[in-house]
Amino acid sequence: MRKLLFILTALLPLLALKAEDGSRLWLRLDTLRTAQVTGHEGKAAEVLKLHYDGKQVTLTLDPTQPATDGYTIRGDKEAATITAHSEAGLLYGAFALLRGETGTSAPCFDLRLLNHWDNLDGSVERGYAGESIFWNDRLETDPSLIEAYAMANASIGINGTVLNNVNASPKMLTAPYINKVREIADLLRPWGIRVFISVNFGSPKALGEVETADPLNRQVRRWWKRRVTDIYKVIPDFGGFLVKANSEGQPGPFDYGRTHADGANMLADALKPHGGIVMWRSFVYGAKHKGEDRVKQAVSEFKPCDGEFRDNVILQSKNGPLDFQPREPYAPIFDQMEQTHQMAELQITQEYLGHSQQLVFLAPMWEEFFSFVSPKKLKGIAGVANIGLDTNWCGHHFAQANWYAFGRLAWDPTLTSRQIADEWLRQTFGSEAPEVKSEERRSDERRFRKENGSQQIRLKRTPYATVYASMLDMMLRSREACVDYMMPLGLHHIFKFDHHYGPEPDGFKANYPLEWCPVYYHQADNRGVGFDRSSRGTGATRQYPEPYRTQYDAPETCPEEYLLWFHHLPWDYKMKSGRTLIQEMEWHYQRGVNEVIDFIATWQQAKPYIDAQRWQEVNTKLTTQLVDAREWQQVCTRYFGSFAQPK
Ligand code: GCW
Repeated sequence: MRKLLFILTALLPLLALKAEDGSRLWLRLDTLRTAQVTGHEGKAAEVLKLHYDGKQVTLTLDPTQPATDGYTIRGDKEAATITAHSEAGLLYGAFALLRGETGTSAPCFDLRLLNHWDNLDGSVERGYAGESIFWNDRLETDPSLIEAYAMANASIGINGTVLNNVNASPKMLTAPYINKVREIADLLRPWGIRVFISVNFGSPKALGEVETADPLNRQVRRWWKRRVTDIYKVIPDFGGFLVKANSEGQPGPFDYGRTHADGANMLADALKPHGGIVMWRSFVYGAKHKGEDRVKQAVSEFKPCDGEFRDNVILQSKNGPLDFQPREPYAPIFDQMEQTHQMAELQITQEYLGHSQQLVFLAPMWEEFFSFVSPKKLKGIAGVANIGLDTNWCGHHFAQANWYAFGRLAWDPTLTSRQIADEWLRQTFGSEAPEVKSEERRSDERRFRKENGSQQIRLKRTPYATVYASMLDMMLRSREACVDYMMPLGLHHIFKFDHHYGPEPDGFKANYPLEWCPVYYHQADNRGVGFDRSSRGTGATRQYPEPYRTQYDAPETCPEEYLLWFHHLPWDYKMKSGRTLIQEMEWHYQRGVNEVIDFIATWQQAKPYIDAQRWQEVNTKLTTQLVDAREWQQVCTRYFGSFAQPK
């Protein structure tokens, strides 16, 4: 009896680990302890010793390997070797081996960062997965959680993280918080992840330590130098600062009549001796060029500074010129700043894509971005994280795929959405038919007996291979579905105010900036719909190089997915399909809804093969998604229809 109890207790932790609540993300690794791992000790060895199902692995550090984070894997399950320039390289190699990869690989970008919009009180701006994993009022950290976070990131090659919101509290630079940053940095370091923080440009003044935050003021410069030195004393590999300045009410150099370059360079000078960098965001509107078409303002504001930034400043821009919409043309600033280091900011959290309520796989959107902006132009890439304290980390089980996809694309932007979805699905739900759930089998059997009045058992289930293919397909179609049921044909920003969930096409508030009002963006009236940004309108097309400039400028050549982004067109404008514009809009809304109906059918077929909790949770969310899609369809077609067919 005692022996049995002992065995049971020994097994319990293993069983507990197996609970499929999504907490293990794509890392549903069995504890095998079968592999003999020799050579370099470190996290890579630890991971492989526990989880690799081969026999023998040798880890070798070889500083002559060209790429710092790259690795080479040779051999097979009997005997494999991983060679890498760095410890991080070995770790990336170890996870690649667990995924079944061999050969040589190196990351495209040196900087592969997550940006957390986490506030120090624990709330997360645009977070839909619970409170912050880093911050809370008690200043408490759960080391095992941070380590799990680190391991997940290391498994997809992410090597840095910005721990707090770009709408940054000046408190971040005070001792208790820097101390916390040090603690987190110590936990992340073994996994090859460096920490960065967002800073409030007005900090020296806001903290009451200097009377101004003017970047050209000597005391201010000295203040920043001292702060930076203090940080490096406790975090020698600290990465640097991310800054949102003179944007949406944040302080910045304009407050003192200075330029973005003055501001960024001042911080860069403080960081330079320690090897730190400044990531200065270009997400600006309403400060210097108030009244100008919002999508043009970043270029208007930054182009004059091109060539003026220090070498350790990187301009960080969102993929599109507006703000993380389900579809935008790429941001032309990537072509305009020729003498400035640049990086792209993508949003993993689904602020404008149904929060964590909707299944929307974002890799196709990012793949689209890279088809316009060559990764070669970029120093790095940042993803606004969708992570919180929720058991499954991201709120929606399928939202984990977006975190995964971001990391994989940061490593290799030539990977296709299909490859990434396949990798993720395989690891998260399995590519082989899992044992059919016993309760499913029993209910199948009951149903069969009832229907056939027979005792013979014959199960009619869609084979797992078919189900798997449909799940993959669902992921790949989900972003276009979202565009269709929310804002097809280049429509944008017709969301409900503030929380950006759900449609409000008639949205207008006199006391709000016009740039937050849906009516400003779709410009629907009795004559037609769309924003004329052509050379006859705001001229935003002129910010693009050829061939896009000419292509986007004329409705006949403008890709239909961007049509209403660049043009205001009559309701009876003839589309390529032969339908009128309003009919085409209706057609897209309908297609979006139909897609979600189809996703639900796919998920029903998947039921026998997916563990109960994850299946149920996803199913509930899909039901919500359909309600939402129908709401978008009804509200938008009714609203636009009222202009198109005036009574
Ligand atoms: O998308 C908008 C969001 C803000 C965000 C801002 C930004 C962090 O609505 O919540 O603030 O962009 O990117 O700075």
